[in-house]
Amino acid sequence: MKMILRWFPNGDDTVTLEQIKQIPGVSGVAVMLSHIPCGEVWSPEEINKVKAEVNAAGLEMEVVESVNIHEDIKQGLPSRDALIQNYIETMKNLADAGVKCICYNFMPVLDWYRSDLYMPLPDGSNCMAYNHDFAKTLTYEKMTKAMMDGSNDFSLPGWEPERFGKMAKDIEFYQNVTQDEYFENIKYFLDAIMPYAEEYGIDFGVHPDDPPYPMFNLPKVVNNAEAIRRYLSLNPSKHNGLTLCTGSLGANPNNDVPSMAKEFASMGRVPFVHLRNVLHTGEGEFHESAHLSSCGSLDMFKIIEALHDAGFDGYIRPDHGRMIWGETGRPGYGLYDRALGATYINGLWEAVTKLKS
Ligand code: DNO
Repeated sequence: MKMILRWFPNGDDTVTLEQIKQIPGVSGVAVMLSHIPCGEVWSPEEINKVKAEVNAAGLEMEVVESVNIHEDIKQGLPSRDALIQNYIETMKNLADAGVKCICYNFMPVLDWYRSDLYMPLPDGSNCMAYNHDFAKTLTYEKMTKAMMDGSNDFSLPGWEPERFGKMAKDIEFYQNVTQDEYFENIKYFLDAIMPYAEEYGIDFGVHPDDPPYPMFNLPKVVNNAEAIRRYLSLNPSKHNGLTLCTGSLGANPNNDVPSMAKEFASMGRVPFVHLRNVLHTGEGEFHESAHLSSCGSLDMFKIIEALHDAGFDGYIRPDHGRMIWGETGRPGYGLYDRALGATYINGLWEAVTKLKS
């Protein structure tokens, strides 16, 4: 198991590589070249610039999160073939730079979403929260406006701003797309890239829909065990895997996360894990919590134990942390709470490993 942290290059992060290097047991970072528009090739020069910076800080760059999938590929438009060729070229360039794992998602139009990015907790920290009743009242106009006028409430890490310009059109498109048709488009993409994933030695981990509840009547694709089985069976390559995001899947109390960890990691199909805890506060409602089992609704010990027993040997990163000790920065991606999370997860991993040896 390798413990890593997500880090945003090109001056886009309040957390430095030097700080990350000082967290015990962290060997590397997961990066994204978000300045390159979705669909374009990531050149060796751009990749190696970031890699050099990461390596100079004594860290590895073996994971990319994410190389996003262009909407035309998701929608199955004729332009998808050229975009898939670009994607494959990016994979080759990343493999040449030593990247071994790509996290991506197939959520239509949207990436992840929270209704509150700064919910105050009784201990004086703040965290992100989700309320499905509120999300249902949201219109894409409201979402777009908040993003464009800089009020920032919707400034979610990993979202490319260009998504917002065409959101209305894209959402409209999906109103007539069935779940089966959408899965056909996913299969088309996977069948095209998996031979190259094998050749280049890159494991793919699809990120679950976050949260696992439908918004704007868009298809949901990776939100429970059955959907994950279906996704993995679309292409049988071992490189077609899952990013087990405990907070996304665990937001739905019906999802048994330790059992999912066991099932999919035993198949050798979990190259990457995002470990985060959430506290269920009502129907379709949760907030993120500190990583400790006792702070949320998920049993972190059981999840780590299941991964360990399944022979998991991929990457783990502590996922969203709260903002504590007065820190400000990207919601979910401050230094302190994620460092505490990494240390806690490393402790659980050591305990489980020693108890079972
Ligand atoms: C949110 C992240 C997501 C994730 C993408 C993967 O904090 O987990 O933005 O990186 O969905 O493509």
